[in-house]
Amino acid sequence: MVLELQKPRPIWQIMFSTHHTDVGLLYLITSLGFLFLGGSLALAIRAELFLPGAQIITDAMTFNRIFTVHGTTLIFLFILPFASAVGNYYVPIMVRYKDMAYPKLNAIAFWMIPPSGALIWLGFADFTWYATPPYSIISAPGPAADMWIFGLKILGISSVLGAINFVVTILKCKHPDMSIGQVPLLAWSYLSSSLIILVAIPTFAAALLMLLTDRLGVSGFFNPAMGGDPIAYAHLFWFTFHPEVYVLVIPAIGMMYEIIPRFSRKPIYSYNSGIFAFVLLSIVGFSSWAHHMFATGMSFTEKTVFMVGTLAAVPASAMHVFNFIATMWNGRIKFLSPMMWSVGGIALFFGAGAGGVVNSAMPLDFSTHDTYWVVGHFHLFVMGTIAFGSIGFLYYMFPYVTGRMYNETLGKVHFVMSFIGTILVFFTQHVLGLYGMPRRIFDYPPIPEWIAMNQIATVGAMIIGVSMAIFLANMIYSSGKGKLANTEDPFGVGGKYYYPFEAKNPSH
Ligand code: HEM
Ligand SMILES: [Cu+2]
Repeated sequence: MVLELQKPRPIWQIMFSTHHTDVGLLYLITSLGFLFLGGSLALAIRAELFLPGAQIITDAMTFNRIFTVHGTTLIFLFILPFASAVGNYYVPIMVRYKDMAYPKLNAIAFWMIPPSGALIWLGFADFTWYATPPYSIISAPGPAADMWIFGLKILGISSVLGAINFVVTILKCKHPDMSIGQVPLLAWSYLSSSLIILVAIPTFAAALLMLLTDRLGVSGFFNPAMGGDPIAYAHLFWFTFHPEVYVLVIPAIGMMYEIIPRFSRKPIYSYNSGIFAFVLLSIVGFSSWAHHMFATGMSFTEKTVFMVGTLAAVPASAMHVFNFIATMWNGRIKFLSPMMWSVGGIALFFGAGAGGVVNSAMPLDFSTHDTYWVVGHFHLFVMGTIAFGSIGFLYYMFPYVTGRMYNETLGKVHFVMSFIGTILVFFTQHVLGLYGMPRRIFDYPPIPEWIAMNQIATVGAMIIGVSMAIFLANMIYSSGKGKLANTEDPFGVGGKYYYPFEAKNPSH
């Protein structure tokens, strides 16, 4: 057993530690805290939209603040730190090194997250997760907007530091007996997503700085009144954030690569195609950013180029899906919670991917752009695939981290409820989009179809909410009182997979 907390220690010793499993634990707890915070805001949004008219949230500005912070929190303060948590625990072990390459830098990267989270939450900005100019530079109220900008700036630095650490750990610190072509796919996923971060984030860092100086009135990059161009911001933003969606999804796929073979009790069908698809995805991710901007008046040629560039990501994603299915094929599958979440995540990945293909057909995009269709599309990815993969992996890690077992029945209940809820919310949002409901509105006219669909979505969200409460209770109770796990093979799937660094890597 390797992932265990060395021994119960006072909390401050873990907080000031730079050991990878301690930093991993800090990332893990922080990210889960933000999952519940961001999730609560989602429930508030859905409760408000249950009926037309203002019920709970009384004005549009508050509504805008809520969903801005909801999205910012779940993407930047839940998914990304969760991925770092898993990476911290597993990457050094997988490359058989004693720690991350730069342990202090690692702890620093983590410690940038709480202050940025505080800036984002205390500010409660209202300009959506794009911070779109000209609104964001001319009239978005400070200090909320400035706090958001600073919060994201710090998070960006934290991501870059974390990425450097993963790249160096994997490429330079791996055991000399192990070639890069033997490193487990989970570690490969961190290598690819870190490289995307290193290319993409600096662009957004520049955009944020320009946004800030524009707000201060000393520059006019994006301010039309000063000869600036708001569309330029959109390019900088999406050049970063389209690839960033792969930063979010690639580690989740890496986690599935751990779980699927283990619970199918078969080796991965094709290790090499897994690597190839990760690398391909990280490259083609950069070929498609302007598919978010079909409606901004690009030329037909540009639109076509970006449509083709977008579709290039499809085979790369499909390769993973085929690989998972081929691995499960004829396997002796053991459907415990981690496996259920992974398989559910793959099924929804397929659904969401199909929606993505529809989006990228630019003529169709004109009728779905800025409607609930888009909300449905990306939530099916972030919730249906990325969060499912992450939660599945959390169940998988649980015994290794705590030395105890979670309650399996509750884990399954959590899965079934979340799966049903996810379908109810996000498939319905696609339909709402087709009915023409615009996104980001806090009140809507009493059109019967809109009301019905919104109600289904809200009920779905409440089901997810209840399942998350069950999950929380299960995690808290089991980490103290759960039955002791057999840490050699907690899931009874055979084989011993992780080796402590001391036992296996005597040369360091
Ligand atoms: C890998 C997982 C994916 C994630 C996490 C993801 C996420 C997102 C996000 C966050 C947005 C826009 C959000 C917004 O407007 O606020 C979006 C829009 C879009 N996505 Fe995806 N996406 C993924 C995969 C795909 C794929 C595979 C395709 C195409 C084959 C695709 C095509 C599009 C298009 C064309 C839009 C723009 C729609 C519009 O604004 O009209 N996406 N996606
Ligand atoms: Cu995109």
